[in-house]
Amino acid sequence: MSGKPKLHYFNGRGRMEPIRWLLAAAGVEFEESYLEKKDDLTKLQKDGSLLFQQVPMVEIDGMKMVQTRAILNYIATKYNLYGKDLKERALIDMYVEGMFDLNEQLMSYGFQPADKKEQHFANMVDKTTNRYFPAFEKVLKDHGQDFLVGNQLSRADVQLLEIILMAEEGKPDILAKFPLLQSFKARISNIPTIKKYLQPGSQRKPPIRPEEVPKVIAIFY
Ligand SMILES: N[C@@H](CCC(=O)N[C@@H](CS)C(=O)NCC(=O)O)C(=O)O
Repeated sequence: MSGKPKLHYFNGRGRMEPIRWLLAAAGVEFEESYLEKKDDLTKLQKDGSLLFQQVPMVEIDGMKMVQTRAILNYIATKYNLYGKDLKERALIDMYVEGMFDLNEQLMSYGFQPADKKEQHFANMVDKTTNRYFPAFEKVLKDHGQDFLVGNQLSRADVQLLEIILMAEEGKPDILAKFPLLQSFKARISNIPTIKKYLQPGSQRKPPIRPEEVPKVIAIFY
């Protein structure tokens, strides 16, 4: 046992990617065990490792944690990325929940059937540019600080950068109307632990390729 957190998921982004990002931003090394086929999930389910029979699952500090948000809450608290008081934490929760809503749309794009992709993409761009990015641009404008909350790095900054980069993969000029998000992106990308995670060869996962979709679906359905 190395003492490093061990992440159990398929070898792709999905619900595990924000967890990888947060650990990386906190400078925590982690190991991964990839589900390659349905049997791998069944094995974890049968040996009692998954409280609700679902992944992501993270072995950390003697626990087998499930539920993405619970895992992120734990890591953020442990590594001081969750604000310094109750009000900061409330703001972080609010922002991060909005990011989860947007992330759900971004993440599911690759899994849409061919005839639904165009509509899904248009809706995704609309929500990103007319609902979520204006909100985060306004937060930065209103307080004029470098980070979303409390003028120090928090999980909200890490998750927003992840989402910005994901949205740019679909539409490279998506930040065109958001000057403060552009400088936010440059600033947060330059934090040494994050810069390292953005280098080729890190544990960061690429977007899912169409030919990988059936394999992932076969694991879970
Ligand atoms: N609320 C859970 C949802 C987890 C979830 O839906 N996991 C999927 C994979 S991304 C899964 O394990 N599906 C198998 C199943 O539900 O039996 C979380 O956020 O962790």
